[in-house]
Amino acid sequence: MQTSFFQQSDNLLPCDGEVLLFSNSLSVNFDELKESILWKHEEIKIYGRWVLQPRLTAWYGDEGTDYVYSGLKNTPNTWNEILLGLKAKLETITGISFNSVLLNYYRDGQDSMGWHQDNEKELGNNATIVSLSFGESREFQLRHRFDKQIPKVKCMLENGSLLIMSGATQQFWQHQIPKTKKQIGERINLTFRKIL
Ligand SMILES: O=C(O)CCC(=O)C(=O)O
Repeated sequence: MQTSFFQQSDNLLPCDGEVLLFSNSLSVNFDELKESILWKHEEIKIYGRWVLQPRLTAWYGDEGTDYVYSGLKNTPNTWNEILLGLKAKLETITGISFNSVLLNYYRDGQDSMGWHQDNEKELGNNATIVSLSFGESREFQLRHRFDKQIPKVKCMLENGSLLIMSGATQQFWQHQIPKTKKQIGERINLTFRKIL
């Protein structure tokens, strides 16, 4: 992996996987990225009730990379130039090729993403998830799924940061972006994936 030119963290996890954080990895014009995306505000079923997700989402990828996420089937939009540019740079940095990206748009501190793991069968075992963040910084938290004695892991995902989750991480750890009461602005997160 050609990541040595960024400021890289040690593995953030004490066991059972690897999560690396690179600050200031890539930059983008935030408004251009936001305007280029066909955002959706979708409902998901929680305890039998349909509720709007607390964020907007979008799915882009190669044809055939349909993906079930939070019980929703996502058929990808066709890549746009900005996304293709980011994908190409990330492929050079990581040495991994991606065929899809899930985007999340957090309008303010009340938008969030609850505890989950990215272990859908379409991703195969031990998938590497490459996550890029732009805009407002948000706290990212990880908790061990089985050993509740292990303390939560927390870090800030700042503008331009790149987080790489690999190895057994999705089998053993869940992650979330909690709400915050702080008055904060918008953030876009892109998780690049390889659907098998
Ligand atoms: O917004 C983030 O940093 C988290 C995104 C995420 O957990 C996901 O797309 O699965």
